[in-house]
Amino acid sequence: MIFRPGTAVWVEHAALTWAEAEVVSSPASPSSKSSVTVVLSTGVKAVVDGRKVLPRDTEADLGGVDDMTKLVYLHEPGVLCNLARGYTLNEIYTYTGHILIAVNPFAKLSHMYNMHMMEQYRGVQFSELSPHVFAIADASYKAMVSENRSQSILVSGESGAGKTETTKLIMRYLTFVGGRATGDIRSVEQQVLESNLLLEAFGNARTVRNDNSSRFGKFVEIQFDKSGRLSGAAVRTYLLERSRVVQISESERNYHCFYQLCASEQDADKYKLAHPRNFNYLNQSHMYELEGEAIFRTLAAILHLGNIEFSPGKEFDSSVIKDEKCKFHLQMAADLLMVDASLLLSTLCYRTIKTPEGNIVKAVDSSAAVIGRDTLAKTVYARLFDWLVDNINKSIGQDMESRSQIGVLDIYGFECFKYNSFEQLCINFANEKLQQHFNKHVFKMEEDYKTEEINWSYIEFVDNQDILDLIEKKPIGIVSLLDEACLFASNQDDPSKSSYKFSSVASRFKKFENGSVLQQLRSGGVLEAIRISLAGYPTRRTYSEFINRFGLLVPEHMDERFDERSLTQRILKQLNLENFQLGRTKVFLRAGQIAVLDSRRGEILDNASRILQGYFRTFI
Ligand code: AOV
Ligand code: MG
Repeated sequence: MIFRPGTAVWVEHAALTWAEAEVVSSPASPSSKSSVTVVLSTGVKAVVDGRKVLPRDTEADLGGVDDMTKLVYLHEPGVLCNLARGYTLNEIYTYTGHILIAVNPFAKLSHMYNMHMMEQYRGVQFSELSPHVFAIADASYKAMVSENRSQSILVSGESGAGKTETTKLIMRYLTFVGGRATGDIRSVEQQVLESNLLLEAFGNARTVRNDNSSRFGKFVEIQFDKSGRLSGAAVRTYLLERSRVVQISESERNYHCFYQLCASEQDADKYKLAHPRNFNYLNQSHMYELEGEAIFRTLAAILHLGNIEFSPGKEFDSSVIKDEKCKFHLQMAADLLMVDASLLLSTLCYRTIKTPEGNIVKAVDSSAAVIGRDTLAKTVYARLFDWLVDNINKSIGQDMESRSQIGVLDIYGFECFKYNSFEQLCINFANEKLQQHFNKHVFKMEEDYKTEEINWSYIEFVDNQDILDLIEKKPIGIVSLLDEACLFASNQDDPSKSSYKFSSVASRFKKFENGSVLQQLRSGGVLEAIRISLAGYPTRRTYSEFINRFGLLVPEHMDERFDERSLTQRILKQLNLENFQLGRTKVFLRAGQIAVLDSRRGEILDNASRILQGYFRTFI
């Protein structure tokens, strides 16, 4: 691209990712190796690779846009600069068409989410008020009611981006608009919101990326009756990270509930509570065991299980319990799980192999006993979690007759640590799947192409099918190969310790740092969405808008009897632009074409003003 001297540009910058600059000089004819001389806003002159220079919209300096599609130049620095501008004003939301981008404020913005705000957004036209998560929730509620069709809201972003918080805000808004407001303290809406607390206690943990990181996927279906009133809800959960129960990396934590339990144990001691059978008010029924107690018993049992250690036994490849302390933990675990302690021990120290001739009991060495112990702990925890989700669903109740619902998906975000394990493969794979769904959806939303009778079926975009194939395609995808390898290795030893020696980046996220925001935009698929727009026709202008602005490029044709459509075509052909499309009422331009047009227009205006100045000078 040719830049005239004085053109405002962005240049790639090691520290800032993109820096504001102005062109000093650029070669007359562009080539792939051309360099451009620029002066940065700091006053420093630099010679930069022409491919790393992008046009900058100076008018944007006056105020940001509330929708990225309104940006004059839709590219990375434009998006980043627009988000940064909003962030400094605590305006954390921006649209990209019907997609909402949220920048995590890492601060309580209570005024943004109070009752007054919910009332403001209720039933209002989309994009009438400032971008907001409530506007998205309201649009899906309105669409569900008016079209009588279920809707879903997908919240995506990398770990710590704010998906779970956003999901809770969406749920709060939906329970507000669909709420019955009966004053019943156990209303469905309250139960739906309270379920989050419980799920987070058992399914969230501190990671190096997020103090309250979701370690499971969650799809909440909020059901509504015919009149749009909340009538039930169901929570579906996916793939809880089981390894965390037995193995945690440096500076991470196990599931919150374990710590909460340990804290409350002291309370039980302090108040010297005895068994319910000793209290008359309670022994009138024999239901001593509240389900809640069973949950804590199971959690405590898991903790005791984890303290059972083994030593090598006298015989080859055998194991025995290590010492008295371990015996105490074994007894505690067995009591809490209500099983026989010696049976529990033999289950851990021996393996039963089924053969056609009968069962063979074989001793296992101490490291295999540890693996068995950990597997038991993980399985018990995962079943406890599933049981809990079942009970939440039973307690909220589901409306079997509900035809419409709004589903909100909140999964664990994209993660990339210094050392990544199988969990990261699963988590990132789930994110890739969602990304593909998102891409397809964004294309579907391009209804404008259809109404304008634009041929767009050949739009190329980089989709992530190859990555998905690499992982899931049978029989040579990674998952199939892993399955096969596991079959072969089933007798071998779940246990290289992964150590995430990863310096905490949490504090860095508290600032708006171009580098980390850009990384989040990239992995969260935001730039991908914009790239999809770029692969299409991001700039659309009605023919009259176009001719008003660029008609001066073909003055020789302006007085002829061309219609606006063919004039538009002539202008574009004259600048050797290709691949644009002419719709019924609008011209659809590819990414970058508007910049070429603007640049040519600028040249013509410059020339005109020079001629005029010369003319006036002569005249004077
Ligand atoms: P995540 O769900 O996207 O990560 P969270 O929703 O847990 O991320 O957000 C992380 C933290 O960011 C929260 O604990 C809050 O401190 C803060 N935060 C996020 N959104 C807001 C908001 N709108 N207002 C104020 N603070 C916010 V993970 O579950 O790790 O992928 O697996
Ligand atoms: Mg989360």
